[in-house]
Amino acid sequence: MTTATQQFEKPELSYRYEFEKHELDAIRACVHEHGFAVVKRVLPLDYVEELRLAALAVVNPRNGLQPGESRTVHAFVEHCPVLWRLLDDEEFVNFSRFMLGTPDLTLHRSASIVRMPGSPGMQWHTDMSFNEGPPKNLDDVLNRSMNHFSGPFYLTGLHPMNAGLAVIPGSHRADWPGPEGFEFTPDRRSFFPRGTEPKGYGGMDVPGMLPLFTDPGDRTLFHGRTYHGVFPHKGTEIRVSCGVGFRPKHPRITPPWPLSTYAKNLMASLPQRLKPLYEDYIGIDPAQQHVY
Ligand SMILES: O=C(O)CCC(=O)C(=O)O
Ligand SMILES: [Fe+2]
Repeated sequence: MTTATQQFEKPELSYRYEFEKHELDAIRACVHEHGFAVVKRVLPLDYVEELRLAALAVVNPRNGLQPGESRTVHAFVEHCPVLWRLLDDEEFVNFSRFMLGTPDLTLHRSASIVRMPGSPGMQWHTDMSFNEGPPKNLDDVLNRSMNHFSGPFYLTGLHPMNAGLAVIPGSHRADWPGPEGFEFTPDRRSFFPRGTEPKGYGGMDVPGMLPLFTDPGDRTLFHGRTYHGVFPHKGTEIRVSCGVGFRPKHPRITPPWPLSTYAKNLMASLPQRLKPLYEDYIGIDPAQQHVY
């Protein structure tokens, strides 16, 4: 068997990282211990298909994306009423309450990403920012919390051939030294092979990495500090993902941007009963919310 083939087989690990959604303690323990987990069958497949079509309509409205391209829409919840059902889903919201350790949550980040066949993937990075002091970018404002987790839905499933995601188990730990033979970039959010230019590395050959394999409806969870990267898309199916997450209401975040019109419209459109969940929503910097 060649190395290339091996990499596309689901590796056997010494611990379990795939769970059913009722296994709350085990899920939280796995994210805490290993930095990631996969929760099987979170969304019913008819809803997955509705979300997939809605996401394509927002992210790739005129089918304008060419082979090899990818596009992200931030603050996706502002553009996708189909996603609002999750905000009204007690089980979904309670899961975040459980993971974040507080009942007092507020709507936080959301995004949808479309990756076309031929797209190049994404370099290794953490979602969490390590910067301190005055914020210099979006993540300095939104992604500084220590117990932040990401929980995207890969609506078309994950496989290394189809722009799949890979994580480095254990890389969320503060004392993680980086992959063998690599050094951290100055902001620590990525790494590069020792002796090369100090910029984020995109190669999917990093020691210790784990490719994930998931089905539509599964939820992928990883700690804010877990390093992850995306394989180049060598398959034929357009990859579609989306996610919506919460943060604890306290400590409050004072955004350095005004509430956007889209954010205001969202808050005016959501039902009153959800107000506790969205009244502290800060959306995203209007200058950065557009599709790119
Ligand atoms: O597209 C993906 O699978 C991952 C995207 C990602 O990690 C990010 O936008 O931070
Ligand atoms: Fe990421």
